[in-house]
Amino acid sequence: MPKKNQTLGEFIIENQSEFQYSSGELSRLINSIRLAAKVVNHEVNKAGLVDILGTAGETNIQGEDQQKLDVYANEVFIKTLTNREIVCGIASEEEDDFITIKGRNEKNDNKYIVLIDPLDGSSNIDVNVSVGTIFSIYRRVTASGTPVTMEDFLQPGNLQVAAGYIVYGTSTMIVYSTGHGVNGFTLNPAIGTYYLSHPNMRFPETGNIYSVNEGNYIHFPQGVKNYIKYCQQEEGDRPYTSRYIGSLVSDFHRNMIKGGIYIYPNTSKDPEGKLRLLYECNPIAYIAEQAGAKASNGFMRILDIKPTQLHQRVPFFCGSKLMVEKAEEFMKNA
Ligand code: AHM
Ligand code: MG
Repeated sequence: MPKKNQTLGEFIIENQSEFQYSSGELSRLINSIRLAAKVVNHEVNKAGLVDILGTAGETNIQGEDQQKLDVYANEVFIKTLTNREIVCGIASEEEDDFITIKGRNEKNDNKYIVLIDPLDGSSNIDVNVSVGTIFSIYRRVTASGTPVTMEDFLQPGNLQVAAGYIVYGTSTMIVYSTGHGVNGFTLNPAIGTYYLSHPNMRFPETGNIYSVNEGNYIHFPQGVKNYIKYCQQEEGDRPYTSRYIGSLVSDFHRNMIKGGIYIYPNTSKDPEGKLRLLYECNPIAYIAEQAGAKASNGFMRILDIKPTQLHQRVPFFCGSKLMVEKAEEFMKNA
């Protein structure tokens, strides 16, 4: 049972037996993500000082090269996971191809692969608005002892063994699930420890927030246009409130706490939508379902889509169960 104020380290050790194939490997993997997230958090918090310390491409006062934060976050997560030799492969939104990691004694015998969006919503950094990291973990499907292949990465989201996100917001939080509900841990920056602040998070079954970039309205499919009209009508608990940060992790996190729906549909400009199935939609959908919510492409469950490409995009409708079902109804009837 999650105990409030438990540290993330204590929680991982105590709950290790819940993991399906308990060998300690998944615990060590989550520990590494926790560590990398602290390093990235430290850098994200200094972002406003970039004009003083130097901008990307320049050398700072200590003679170190400055990097864009998303490039930096990508390197930190990849290096942390590679150095600890606990995964057999990594795919990142920032990299064209997946990375093969041979592991201890070059044996290729690690079990897990990680897919990561190291810094999502990075266009928000310049204006001091929250950004996030999203991660997704699978067991490899090809034989142990051989290098990973594309097949290991193109698994449907329903085979994830764990997924989560870090939100670098007014507080920094890690929210993750290993298939036994969702727990949220808040960083105490003074001592660098995450505490269990949000045990067993549940998405309200319905809500009154809709989150969509309405500037793209003219390009939306008719079903989404009709659903937006429905959200704005005066009837019962409507009109709903519109809230859109433009940072998936933050928009999702708020909706999970307050109740709401997030939509990034396909548009006439982006016929497949904008968000990436493997790095963004699958892990967020996994958390959503673990918290009692729904995630769909407008017609079918996100987690049942069989990916065909590493950087595949999909339309994304995610949030309170009854709201997603209502949006799907509008899509079907349009
Ligand atoms: P990114 O991976 O390039 O950062 O884009 C993903 C982000 C999401 O966090 C956010 O929900 C969405 O893009 C916002 O897009 P838009 O500005 O088109 O509304
Ligand atoms: Mg992204």
